[in-house]
Amino acid sequence: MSILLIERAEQHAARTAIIAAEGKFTYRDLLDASGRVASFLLNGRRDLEEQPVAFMAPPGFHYVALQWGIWRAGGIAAPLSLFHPRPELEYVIEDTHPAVVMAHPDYAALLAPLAAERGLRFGLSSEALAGPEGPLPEVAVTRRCMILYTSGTTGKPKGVVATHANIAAQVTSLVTAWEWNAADWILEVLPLHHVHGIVNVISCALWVGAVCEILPRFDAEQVWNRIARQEPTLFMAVPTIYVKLIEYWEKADATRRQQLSAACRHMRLMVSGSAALPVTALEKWREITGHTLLERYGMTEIGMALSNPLHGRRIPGSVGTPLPGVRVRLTDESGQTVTSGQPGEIEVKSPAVFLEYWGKPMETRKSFREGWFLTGDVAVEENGSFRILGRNSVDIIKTGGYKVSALEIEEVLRTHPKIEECAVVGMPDPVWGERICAAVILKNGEELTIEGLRDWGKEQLASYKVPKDLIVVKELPRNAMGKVSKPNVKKVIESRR
Ligand code: MCA
Ligand code: AMP
Repeated sequence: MSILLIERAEQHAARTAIIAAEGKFTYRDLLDASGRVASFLLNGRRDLEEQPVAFMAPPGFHYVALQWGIWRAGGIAAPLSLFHPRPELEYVIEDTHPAVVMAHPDYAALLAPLAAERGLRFGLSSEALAGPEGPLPEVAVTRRCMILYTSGTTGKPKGVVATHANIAAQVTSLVTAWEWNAADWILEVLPLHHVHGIVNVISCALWVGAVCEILPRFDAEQVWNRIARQEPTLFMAVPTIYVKLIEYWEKADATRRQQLSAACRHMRLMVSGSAALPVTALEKWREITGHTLLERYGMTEIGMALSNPLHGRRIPGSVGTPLPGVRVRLTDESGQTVTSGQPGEIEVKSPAVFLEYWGKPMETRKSFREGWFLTGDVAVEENGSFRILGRNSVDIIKTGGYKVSALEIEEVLRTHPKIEECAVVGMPDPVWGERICAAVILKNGEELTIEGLRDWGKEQLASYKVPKDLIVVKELPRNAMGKVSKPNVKKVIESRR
């Protein structure tokens, strides 16, 4: 077996790996449980040979046992979002076409029918964990191991495929830069169908023999309570989470505030990423906790690329310098590298960069130039440090750390019985970073409220994708070519506020 993450777990066998709602588990427990899951998946076969396995489990021990079990059986782990309604789950399952669909018992009623309708094998994590352990295959690091769905500029999300070597490169880069070690204890509150939670938090922790304490979901009070116990040494989250933690602290009475602030001294590092960290949040957090948040930049396709330093000055509004093993360059429209101080598109080359978009060779090819991955993000480099300026596309929205495609939402909104035409944009928001807003033209004589739209939308889309604001217009601003002008849509929305 050459899945390094799992081989390394043997060295920490007796140490605590996971603390979650299900209890406390050692690395040995995790090795045993994932071995059983792997045997269950193999079901007498020698190797899953890179067949995908879709799985859904709440953040916790079953989740990690399933993920590792899929890897050890030679499969590709395709985690399903707990927040996706049926149509989105169906899309992911149909696009992935897994050999098996695995579910924690809590999600059996949701997933068993989806698997049955498509003639896919279905299994419960509880059943797999209770089964026997058998022989497992050798799994080369060059093999594909994970598919994570991410929104792009073309409608529906794409599956980003990483190999074991990619994940190992993503992890070792962060372990080196942020000096992860076995004495660390991290609090995990992020969703586990994205890189931030899966790689930066869980995989890094388990790589070094640290403790990973997993909360079922983010809850500001729970997070503060856990910090107050002075066990965690690390915390990583999206800016919205820090804003919500600040809000909670500000509402607390003076004694509690003091207790919470003092407890932060036990932490050695607090990281922010997945979206731009407002300088005001960085400053407020420093005032409350004494920690200058370490801001870094990454993407599902590349893992983490840029980071402020662990030691040394962290520059507010900057995402720092290239991480170990990562090469970053900025280019202009013609692909020429720009000079320092000039804005350019971020291109990344590193062993951490993904292999391909699942089943989309054309899209994969288009996203690279001479081996450099084209991120679509625009930045400027000054004195070696990078500052993100924005994105090439107005159709990509970042809300609370989730990347959402405006086009995907528009496609769904156009199926609403009362909507004639629409345009979706992200408006600046102090909590969410960007707030999804829809400008719609209604069919003759129809009326629609934001509550009505949200109730309807949540049946089609993850609730974080459903517009939070709705404005009804008679026409949408268009450019000379007749194309809807998103910057002008933003102006119209702004003028109605
Ligand atoms: C929840 N809501 C949202 C979002 N989350 N609306 C917009 N954007 C969101 N992100 C809505 C819900 O639908 C609900 O609406 C209301 O807000 C309250 O929901 P609740 O679940 O209570 O909110 P929360 O638990 O406070 O969730 C906020 C959150 C969550 C914890 C910030 O969104 C989250 O976990 N975000 C992290 C996403 C992430 O991990 N991204 C990393 C991608 P209603 O009241 O109508 O029902 S990986 C990546 O970006 C790269 C690799 C990188 O660099 O890391
Ligand atoms: P995702 O596709 O969910 O992996 O989101 C990746 C995107 O999040 C990047 O392409 C950036 O647009 C954005 N992002 C990640 N980290 C930062 C950051 N520190 N500042 C600004 N944007 C960020």
